[in-house]
Amino acid sequence: MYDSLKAKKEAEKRALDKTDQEMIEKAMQDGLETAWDRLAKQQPQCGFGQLGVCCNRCAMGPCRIDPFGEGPTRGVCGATADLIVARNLLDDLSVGAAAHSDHGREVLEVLLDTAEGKSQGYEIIGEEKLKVVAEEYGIKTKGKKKEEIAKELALAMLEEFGTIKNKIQLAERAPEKTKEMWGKVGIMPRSVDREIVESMHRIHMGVGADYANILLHGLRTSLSDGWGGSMMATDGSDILFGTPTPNTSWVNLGVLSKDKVNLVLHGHNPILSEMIVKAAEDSKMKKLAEAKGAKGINLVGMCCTGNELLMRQGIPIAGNMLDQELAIATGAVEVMVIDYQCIFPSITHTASCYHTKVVATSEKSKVPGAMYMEFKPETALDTAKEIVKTAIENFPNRNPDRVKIPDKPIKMMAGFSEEAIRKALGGSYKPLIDAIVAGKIKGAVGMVGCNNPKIKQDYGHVTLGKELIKRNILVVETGCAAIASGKAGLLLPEAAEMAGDGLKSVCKALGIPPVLHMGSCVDCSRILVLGANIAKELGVGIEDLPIAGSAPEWYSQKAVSIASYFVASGVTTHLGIPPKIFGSPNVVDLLTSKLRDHINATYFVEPDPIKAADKIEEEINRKRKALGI
Ligand code: SF4
Ligand code: MSK
Repeated sequence: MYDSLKAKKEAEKRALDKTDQEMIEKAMQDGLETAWDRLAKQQPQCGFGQLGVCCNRCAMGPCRIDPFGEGPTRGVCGATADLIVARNLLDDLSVGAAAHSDHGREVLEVLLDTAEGKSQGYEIIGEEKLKVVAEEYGIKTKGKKKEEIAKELALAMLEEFGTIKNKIQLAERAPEKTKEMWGKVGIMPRSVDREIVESMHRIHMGVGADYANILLHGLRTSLSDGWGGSMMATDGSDILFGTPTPNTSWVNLGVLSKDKVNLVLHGHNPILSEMIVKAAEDSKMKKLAEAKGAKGINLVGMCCTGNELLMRQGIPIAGNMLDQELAIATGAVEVMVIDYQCIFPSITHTASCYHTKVVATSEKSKVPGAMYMEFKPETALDTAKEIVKTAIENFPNRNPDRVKIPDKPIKMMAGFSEEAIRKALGGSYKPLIDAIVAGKIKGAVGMVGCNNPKIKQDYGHVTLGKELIKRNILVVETGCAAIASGKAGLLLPEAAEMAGDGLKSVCKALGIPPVLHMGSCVDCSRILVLGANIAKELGVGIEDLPIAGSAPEWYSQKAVSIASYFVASGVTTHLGIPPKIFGSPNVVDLLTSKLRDHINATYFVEPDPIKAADKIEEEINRKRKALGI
């Protein structure tokens, strides 16, 4: 029996945002199972798994180590807790690096097809960025057509995945001092695919037993993601669709429309969703929507595909990872288009409770129960139109009695690419550096990552974000963290009122929010470039800057890779959810302490956001002191 009081209390426990709470209540009323319910059903979760001491890598196992030293201390092959934990971590990290990098490869393939005139609907919009990146690759641009340059560049970048040069071009963007540090530690990335393949090799039984050696390779693999696969995804997307500039839009489930055809674009890769934006503008589609009784077509984003569209097109965003089921629970979604990553495998089960159709578009990400409309560059616009048409034709199937849409979307600003931030500062980082030196801004934090039902949705992001800006620490964000801040109103210039006096004065002078939305998960690469350019202007390494990273609500293997390339780049990084490493005190000691001697940064785990802010501030002060400021 549905108990409204109980549901309200439960919703308040599950999510911070009122509109999310409203929809959690509706989902409960509709008898819909969500990630929170499934987490409850999984309790108690396996203690061995949480500590990272179970291994299921080979047919002699599965094995597990007794963390209390009373049971087995080695797996059948003889692996210790240190080795099992390190290998499991390397596995997670490499999966994340692979996901980002494979996304990057797809963007570059579309760039190549577009340059060769083989794709449908695409054009090269980011000509300025095309030239900048081409020159980094030593490609002559003078007197050449943009398509010629794009072809050479796409081929050069695609070559980076398996290059035998033993270095990745984009890693050259790092300051000399940081690169020297990588050289000394032996973690300079050699190619994108090589590091990931080598990781897979190293986690095979009997390939090394030294946990530190395995973890160092993890750092190298993560660098091949941050300064390789992810950075190429960002740059390729900027070249195809334009480098983001600041814009204003709307966020939360209230962006869904009561009287228009709603399409939710969910996943990570902008290559098809950008075409859907084009298709929805087609006058024929608009007329068809009206003929079906709708007042128009309403595109909204979800997760990082949403962030990509928000950054470049100002398309409103319905929410972050834990909102995917809640969006469907509004009863107002005609089609949810999915590409890949962070899409619950049960999404079609959720959709089956309403009229919503799920449309899968990637050959590598098919979901039982979903319609399948395969994305191919050469037919992208036709496919996009077909998807929009499917949504329009589904509109009459919407049951108005089952529709409930929260009515208060929140205004937000997005579009802060590294280029846009530099431009806002007048072309150089000097004003920002001056503000940091003067102590008006104490430092900066790159806050990234997901939602995780183990923590109240958005609570970690928002609480930590507010605490940091209060302490005059500028926050730059990507992914679901940025969406959380948007819902909480932190992505508005008015939010500067919540900041400390120094940060407030800088934000007011520039007309910017104290929390800047820099894009999707792969756009954490923008944060690296931002750090690199500031460090170069100061004549130091990234590892010297008074900055930190944070992933308060992470769940994904991609977040493991992001946190690792932040740390490997010299940026101490906070994790709000404990990684599965605590079964090995040696691994914990290496990652949270010993690493500092080599790369001037560590990971640290702190579930309480206020205590996390204390530790972040301490780290920023340590680096300020070392810089003599
Ligand atoms: Fe067990 Fe070793 Fe096989 Fe892992 S690799 S399952 S620890 S025997
Ligand atoms: S979508 S990886 S839940 S940020 Fe990029 Fe959000 Fe994390 Fe997915």
